[in-house]
Amino acid sequence: MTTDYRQMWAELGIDLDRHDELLNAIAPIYEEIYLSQKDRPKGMEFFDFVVGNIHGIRVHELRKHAMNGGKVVATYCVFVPDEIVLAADAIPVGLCAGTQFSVPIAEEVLPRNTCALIKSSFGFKLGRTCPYVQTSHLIVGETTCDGKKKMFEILAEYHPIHIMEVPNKKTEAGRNLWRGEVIAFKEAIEKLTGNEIQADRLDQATKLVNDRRRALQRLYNTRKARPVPISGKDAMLVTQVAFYDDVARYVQQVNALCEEVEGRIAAGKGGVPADAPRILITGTPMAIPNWKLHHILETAGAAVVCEESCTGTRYFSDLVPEDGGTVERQLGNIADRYLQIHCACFTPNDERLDDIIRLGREYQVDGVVHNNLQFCHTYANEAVKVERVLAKEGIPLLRIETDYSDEDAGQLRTRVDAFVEMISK
Ligand code: BJ8
Repeated sequence: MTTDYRQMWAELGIDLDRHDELLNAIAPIYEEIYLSQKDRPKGMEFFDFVVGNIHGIRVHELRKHAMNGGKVVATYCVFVPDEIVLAADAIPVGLCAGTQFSVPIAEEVLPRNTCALIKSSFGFKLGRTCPYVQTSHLIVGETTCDGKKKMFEILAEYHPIHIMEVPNKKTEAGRNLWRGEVIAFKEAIEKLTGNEIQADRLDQATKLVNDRRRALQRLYNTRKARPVPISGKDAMLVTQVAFYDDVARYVQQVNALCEEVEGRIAAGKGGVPADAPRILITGTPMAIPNWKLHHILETAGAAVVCEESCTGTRYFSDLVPEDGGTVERQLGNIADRYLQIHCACFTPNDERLDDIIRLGREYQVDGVVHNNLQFCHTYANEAVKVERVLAKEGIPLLRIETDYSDEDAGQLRTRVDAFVEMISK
């Protein structure tokens, strides 16, 4: 990890000692999990570079943008429309955190029995260890789950916040509520930036964000091949980086990677052995640097071929229509697209169940792993229904409940080994 950015971090109010500890902890983990993989696509070098400079180059870019009068908008959920932020010449950045490092800091304030994603995210602000949050002018929260909703009230004591109310039901009333929230968000962004959002800018931003979705769709399509041409952890890393990299640059890099990976398929070359049992992971998102489950599965001999999560298909499956028109019409299209996300905060949420079955077939999986962050009640309860539909379909399921710590790694490994052995042909 580079140390060239200390001056910038100090100016951002970062706790430098703690921050050194964090970067020093991530480097060897990355080395072990990622760099030790054999025969990776060359295109992964870009993503290695991004992680190697995780708090450096990109933060520097955001800061430059801010120094030139631009705004940075931080988000915690895939419900927040990046299109609107970009159309106002602001830069969106995903803040969800996936490390145990910031959890104990958060537990000084938040209850311990809160999901790790919430604690980790909050701990980064409290401990002043995330230059992304320090660079941002506004955090956008949402009402998707109770834990997050209440955490945002406390976070508001430390940082400017805008909350989007996400409905619980996808009814006409829910849709109208959400459309109103998207309009209110557009107004909040206009107020923050001082830029009125014009139809042509919104159209351009929509195309750009769709390009990112298309690039990820292309990458995920390559994972349907047998042998799968790229490891699950590499593919997931590519998705994780999407949340904070420059969109145009990212699209270019992902498409270059896809070209290479498609070449591997044409040559019958795999990133993992052809007979490795194929796994679909479904459940709560895996924010960077949460690579634990993928690593355990893949070192047990399985190939993770798809993630049905917000750091997977839920992030990019649906496009926003690119048929332009007035700002009002485009906002309606944006609102409708985002309301299609199958988050467990909805009741009912049967579309997610349909999606899991569809993905299971398309990616020819041998088994599904339901990944649940401890204390996430919506996904834990929905797992009951996931279990039922998979049983009907005859697809084996392993239900995992975990957090960001390594305390349960041994136990998880034992369960994963047994599952992988069971589904191996
Ligand atoms: S759209 S999944 S990104 S809310 S894991 S914080 S739900 S207690 S992250 Fe999510 Fe948006 Fe839904 Fe996706 Fe709460 Fe559960 Fe924690 Fe969660």
